[in-house]
Amino acid sequence: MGHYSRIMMRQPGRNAGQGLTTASLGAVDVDVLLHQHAAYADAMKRIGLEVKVLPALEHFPDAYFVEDTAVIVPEVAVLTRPGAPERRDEPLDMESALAEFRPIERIVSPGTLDGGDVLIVGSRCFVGLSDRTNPCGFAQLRDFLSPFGYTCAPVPVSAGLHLKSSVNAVGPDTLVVAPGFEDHPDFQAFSRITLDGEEAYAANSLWIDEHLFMPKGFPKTRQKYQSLGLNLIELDMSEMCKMDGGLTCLSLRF
Ligand code: CIR
Repeated sequence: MGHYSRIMMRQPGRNAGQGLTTASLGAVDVDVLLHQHAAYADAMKRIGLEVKVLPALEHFPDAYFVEDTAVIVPEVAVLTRPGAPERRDEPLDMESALAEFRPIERIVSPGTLDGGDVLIVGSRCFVGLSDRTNPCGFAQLRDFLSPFGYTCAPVPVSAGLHLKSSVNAVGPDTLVVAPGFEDHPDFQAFSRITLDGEEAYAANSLWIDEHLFMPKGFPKTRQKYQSLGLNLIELDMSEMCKMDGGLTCLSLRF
């Protein structure tokens, strides 16, 4: 991936601080979070993407982490079945939002799958097996994607919420990885930028064409990214970080 023409986001509600989190970084400042969310949408517009922001979902405080609700490739959009029961119905209204762009498939019970666990790099698809995504969810996604030539591989997620909390593409052949993920056999075919442990959050960086979005406040990572020759765009993610969310979580890109 890396090239997209549009993104879909969802407006956070005033209850955005009441979602799930394992972080102990303090209470979310909702006004600041709304500002950071709007700044993200503006940055995407500035690089030429068409940005659609869906309305907040009152009963789902985590619904603005819209990445978890679908896996989108050029051939199909797969609606997920999120692993957290509190988030399970978030994908329901994505069908109407996505149906004009892609044929729709669905992960069904007993499979669970969060989009944050799905990393697609070209025709390779890595699926994190995490607290949210189970082997049945992986197998269902593999069966939807393999007819289109995607090779799907499971990756145990031993730390962090999702696979993409720790591993992302920052180029067609290059991954950024948090410590602990660099030795996975399936990643050996890629160049790898391994981050310092105290900057592991920055592994959730988002590559789009010649731009690389990274969270603000990670100077060692910024330094490591210089060699990529990409236009680095730092966004303040302080409030999303408090909710275990990062840059990729805030959008579906296609
Ligand atoms: C959750 O625990 O589900 C949300 N608070 C954070 C989801 C982050 N999403 C993502 O990494 N794709």
